[in-house]
Amino acid sequence: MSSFSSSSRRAIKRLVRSSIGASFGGGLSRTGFGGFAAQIQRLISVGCGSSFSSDLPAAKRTISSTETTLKSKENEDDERLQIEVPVKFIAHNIDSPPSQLVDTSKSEIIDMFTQAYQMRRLEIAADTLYKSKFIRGFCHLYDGQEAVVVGMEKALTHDDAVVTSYRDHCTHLGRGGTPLEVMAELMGRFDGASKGMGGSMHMYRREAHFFGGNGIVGAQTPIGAGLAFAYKYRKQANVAVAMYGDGAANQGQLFEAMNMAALWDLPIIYVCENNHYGMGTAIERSAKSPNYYKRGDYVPGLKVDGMDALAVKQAFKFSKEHCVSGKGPIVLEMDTYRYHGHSMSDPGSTYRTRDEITGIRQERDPVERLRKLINDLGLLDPTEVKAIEKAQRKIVDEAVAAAKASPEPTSDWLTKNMHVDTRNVRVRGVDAYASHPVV
Ligand SMILES: Cc1ncc(C[n+]2csc(CCOP(=O)(O)OP(=O)(O)O)c2C)c(N)n1
Ligand SMILES: [Mg+2]
Repeated sequence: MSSFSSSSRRAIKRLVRSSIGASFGGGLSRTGFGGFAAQIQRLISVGCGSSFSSDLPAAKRTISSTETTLKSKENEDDERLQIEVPVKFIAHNIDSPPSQLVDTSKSEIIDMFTQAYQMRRLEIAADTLYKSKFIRGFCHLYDGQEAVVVGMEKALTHDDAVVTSYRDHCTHLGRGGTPLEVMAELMGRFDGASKGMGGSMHMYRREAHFFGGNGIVGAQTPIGAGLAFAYKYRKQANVAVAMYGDGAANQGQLFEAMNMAALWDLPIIYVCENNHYGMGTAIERSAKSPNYYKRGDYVPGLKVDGMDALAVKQAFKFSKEHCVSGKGPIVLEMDTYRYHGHSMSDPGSTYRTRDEITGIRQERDPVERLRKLINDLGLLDPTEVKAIEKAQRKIVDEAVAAAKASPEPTSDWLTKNMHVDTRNVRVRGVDAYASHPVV
């Protein structure tokens, strides 16, 4: 893709204010979606000063009068950008919340768009395959929530650990997994992330410290505490991330896990993906207080526009620094939305209006938002954006074809990963004096 290899152009720093989605600062509005035309306003456009000259050491560069430092970029010609995200971070037990100004670059924004677009295509393909019965069983789609994973991964490395719920297809991609691994797993084929034996809820990528999808609501939150404990024990400067839904936020084990994490200052980011529904139940009907960023009580929290990949990145960068500096856990509430129903068996339209879904798509869609940023900043020509989309559609289509051609696991895999040889084991029956062999 030619768009990724920028020519030796002069680096320009631009301070940009994005007003997309500003109407949603307080969360999901159930009444009005109109009146806030998405727009990007360029505030300052300056040529690069001496602080940008290429003879500076590559490790760190100071690029603004506010002494903001950026990580070095692989591509020295990459255009540095500073974008002001419009929806304010709301803090709980945090003295100085992250800045609304996010340091980023041309290549980062294009990369985020590319990833988010691939995720969207993959979930749409999964929907089609489910309806044509290539995928069976449970299947929970992530479309609408892509900015959370895309932004998160821009602030983490694969040495940080991630564990999530059953809504895990795109988390797998974010951790460097391939569309084929996801598609084959969904179809129960051997090329799948879990050799086709887990299905939709059981993506897993140990080499990237992705400890999977979890089918039990909330179960990932103590697992996350354990992962964070390992980092602390080994004195390793990494974080664990445990992602859970607004419904899971009411689950008891989250509070047990947070208590221990706070007691031991474990480096864990608890991420509540507030998509406003737990199955068919709206948050107003399931939570006495839907301020999920405050749910940790003594644990600091931040509410973030989870449809804005740049805001998500900023929040994770801040949180990772918080955790690694030894301050213990932090809660991030991501204000997001799922377009599909809870799972493929839920049409998703009986407990919310079509207008609500359409309104979110029009005003806050995370993929469109990145596309608009690219267009409004003139980072790529529309034809180059179309070329990215075409390439990603091809990648997903090829993954679907390869997954269909992948074999099913052989039956010996049914027992391969069992930890216990049950041949000589007897279990107690309902009558305490009787025991039975395990069959
Ligand atoms: C312990 C437990 N209780 C109930 C369920 C059934 N269940 C599966 S998903 C779900 C809703 C969870 O909603 P939320 O946490 O908001 O996550 P989302 O599906 O919106 O991503 C429920 C009740 C379960 N899997 N595990
Ligand atoms: Mg939910």
